[in-house]
Amino acid sequence: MEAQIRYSFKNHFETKPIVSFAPGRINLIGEHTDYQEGFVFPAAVQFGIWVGVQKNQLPYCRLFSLDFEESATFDWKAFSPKKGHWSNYVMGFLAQLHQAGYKFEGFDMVIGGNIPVGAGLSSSAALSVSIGTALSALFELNLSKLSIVRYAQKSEHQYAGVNCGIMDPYASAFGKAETALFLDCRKNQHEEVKLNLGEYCFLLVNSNVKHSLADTAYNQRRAACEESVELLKTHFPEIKTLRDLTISQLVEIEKILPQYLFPKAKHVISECERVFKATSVLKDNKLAVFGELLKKSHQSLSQDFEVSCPELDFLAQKAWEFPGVLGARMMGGGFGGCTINLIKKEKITEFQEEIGYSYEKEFGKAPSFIQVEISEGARSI
Ligand code: GAF
Repeated sequence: MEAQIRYSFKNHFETKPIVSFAPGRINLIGEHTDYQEGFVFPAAVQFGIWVGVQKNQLPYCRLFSLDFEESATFDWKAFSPKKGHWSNYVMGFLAQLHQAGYKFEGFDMVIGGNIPVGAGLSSSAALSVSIGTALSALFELNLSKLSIVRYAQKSEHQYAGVNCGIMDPYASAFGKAETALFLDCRKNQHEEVKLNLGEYCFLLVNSNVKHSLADTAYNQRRAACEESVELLKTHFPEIKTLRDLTISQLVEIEKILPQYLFPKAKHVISECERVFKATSVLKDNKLAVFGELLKKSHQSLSQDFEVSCPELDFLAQKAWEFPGVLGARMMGGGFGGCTINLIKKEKITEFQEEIGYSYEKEFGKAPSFIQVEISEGARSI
């Protein structure tokens, strides 16, 4: 892909680009906790987004997307988002640089990637982090990884309309080969946990569905958590977010939250506790215990937080029943995308055949399978 970026750049703009790469991510456990300043456990993967960029001495920016085979142009001094368009990610990042007082000028950019579409591997975060890495190098801005992460997150809020947490761009920027990041989303600091899975590996099963309510429901879940915190503060004035409570504290004052909020709060608090346990057992190579926590996470996301869907529930259930899978759960925001499965390598073919057949019989479409390699985070290349 790097070669394609360079070739396409020369073809379109007749100059040589600076090229950057940022990967997509998986999340081992810790879902819908990042925007409550909780804990997550993501890792970067081998797929990602490449961005080639060079100054053009023009009053406008010229972009080309290899994936959409489409060009876009905008005035870099005055621009506004174009609903749902990929160029928003470039404008969104520039808007952050502009607000932070950085100086830039006209540039050309080619974008291309190999992240499986709709799998929930966070291609949008990879795109923003890659754009940030490329622009930082081009204009010698010396942006820290954490600044790139923060601008990427804000850009997603303002230019894509999703009030996402920090996990995705953080994993893309800070990822390490064969290592997961135990990330504290309040301190924005992580601990690297070397993965030693032996005869097991992570396999993603893509449901190949994305239900249309995903983005709206995501923002609603986030708002429900914030509403819960406001109510809980009447009893625990010192709390800032749900991360500050334990399950026993929540249960003690159960009546404070109405029925539509209580299970949501319970999910976030219990999921944070699961991330702690999961990290600790993984360090001790207790893979079966880790697998059980994946199952509990899915049940909580499905029943309490209500972000699963029939396809993901089916895939998780089939995986739990399959000998050789130690654990499985839906991954990411929900309402479609992938399940993550901790599976014995020698069982992969059998698993794919069995789950592929039963899923297709139930839903009339085939799932796809993605074996992930835990890889390095964003870089200029
Ligand atoms: C999406 C968001 F972008 C993340 O910030 C996170 O909240 C995740 O859903 C759910 O854990 O990927």
